[in-house]
Amino acid sequence: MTDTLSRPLRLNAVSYPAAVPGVALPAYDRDKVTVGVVHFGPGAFHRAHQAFYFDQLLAQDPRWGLCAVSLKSPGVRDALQPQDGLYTLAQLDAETTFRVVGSILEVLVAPEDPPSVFARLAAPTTRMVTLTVTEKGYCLTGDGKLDLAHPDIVHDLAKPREPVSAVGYLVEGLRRRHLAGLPPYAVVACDNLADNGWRLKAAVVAFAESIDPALAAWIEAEGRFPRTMVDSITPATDDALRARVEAATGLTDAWPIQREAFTQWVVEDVLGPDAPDLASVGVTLTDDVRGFERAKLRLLNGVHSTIAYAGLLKGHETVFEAISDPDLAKLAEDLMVQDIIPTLTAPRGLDLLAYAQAILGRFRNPEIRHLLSQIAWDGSQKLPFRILGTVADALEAGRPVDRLALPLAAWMHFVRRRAAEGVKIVDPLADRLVETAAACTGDARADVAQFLKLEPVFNRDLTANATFVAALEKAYGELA
Ligand code: CS2
Repeated sequence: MTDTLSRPLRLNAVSYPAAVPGVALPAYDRDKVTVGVVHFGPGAFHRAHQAFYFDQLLAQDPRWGLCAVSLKSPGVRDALQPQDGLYTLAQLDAETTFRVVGSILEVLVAPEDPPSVFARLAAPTTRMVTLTVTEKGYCLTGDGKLDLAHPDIVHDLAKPREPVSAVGYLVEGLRRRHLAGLPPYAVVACDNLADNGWRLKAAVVAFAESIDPALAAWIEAEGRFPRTMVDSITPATDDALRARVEAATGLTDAWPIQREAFTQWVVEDVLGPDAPDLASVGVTLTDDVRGFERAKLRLLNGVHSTIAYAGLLKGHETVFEAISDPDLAKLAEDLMVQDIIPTLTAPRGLDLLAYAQAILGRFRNPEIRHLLSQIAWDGSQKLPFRILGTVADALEAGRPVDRLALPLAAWMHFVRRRAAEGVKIVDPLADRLVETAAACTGDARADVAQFLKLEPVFNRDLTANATFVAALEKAYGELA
């Protein structure tokens, strides 16, 4: 559809029915949809994943529209508000499809408008809060507890009615519900952390404990915080995608989203009878999330991070390029089969070897330009869940950890190289990483010792393990 200057119209509630035929459109009357879910962190992954599942659910039950809340920047609101919350999801794979997603009804920017966020959290119709705030958004210490020294948590504990962190908002919302005699909302953590829901519950209860023990006891007893596994490869949006979406749909979209066709959401089956019927739209509800979650974190994310750091060192730019490099493909496969799978317990019905092969197949998707630098972000937060758990299990079982040391050593070289080039390191520990890099001399033993001082990343069991340290030094020397 075009205007008089024959430029495509902007996607919005009026224009979307005129999308090019074949583009999937919301299969429900958006005017009848009400907000039932508040989501913190409406980045690309949320819009590729949970918002897509709710978009399907709305076709049968209009109570589960989304109120998306950005905790920091207004970017998503500014892009989606003129589009009435609509955006295009491009599934780029052997078959390419485009879909206009309608499940996001509003986007709030928390720092600009806390009262609206509190009102949504405290509404009787809000039954669920979902989160994709990335690993660092949970404000946890290296051993997984609420980080009471984190500046946002320090702030929120001093001013609990004016929170800035996700945990602070969750607790303030729950406090208001408790006061109003409402049941708590279910809190569904959707980030790549081992035991994500349990960790978040412990953090929320610890926070509440410091301000109101009765509230903490109520959350402990009544709160539902299922653990989850989420999966769909979602590269960041770029101009090429905007152009492709405009050509395919006939409408301009300021912030479309791209992902592979594959998507999976596994949720611990503790949501109770009032929950949305997620199973009806393909979500797996199970009592064995841990099996799925460990397999995905270690096989997919662990190997993603491996080829990101090792691939960047070799001059590759994308996952597709890196996995097309025979040396890296062999490293990925050997890690999966020989080092990672032996640490996993397959959930019912999952063949781990076939799962690993399927993941490598997904990395070979030529339709997707997934930048290694995107995966390399936040290494200090990601490596403990993706690689170090496997290392700990392997050490305990008396197996070698030489190959597992390679991604860690590659990360160290990556950090050193970025720091030396003066390129910004995207990581909550960036300052410490730059200091660490500055203290490095090129000597494997001395440099590894510098990195091992980063105790939020490497716990004491690891730094005190001579086998592990020797493997790291060897890998670091080999990659130099
Ligand atoms: C990636 C993940 O950016 C990263 O660190 O490893 O975002 C990965 O693409 C998703 O977890 C896939 O589900």
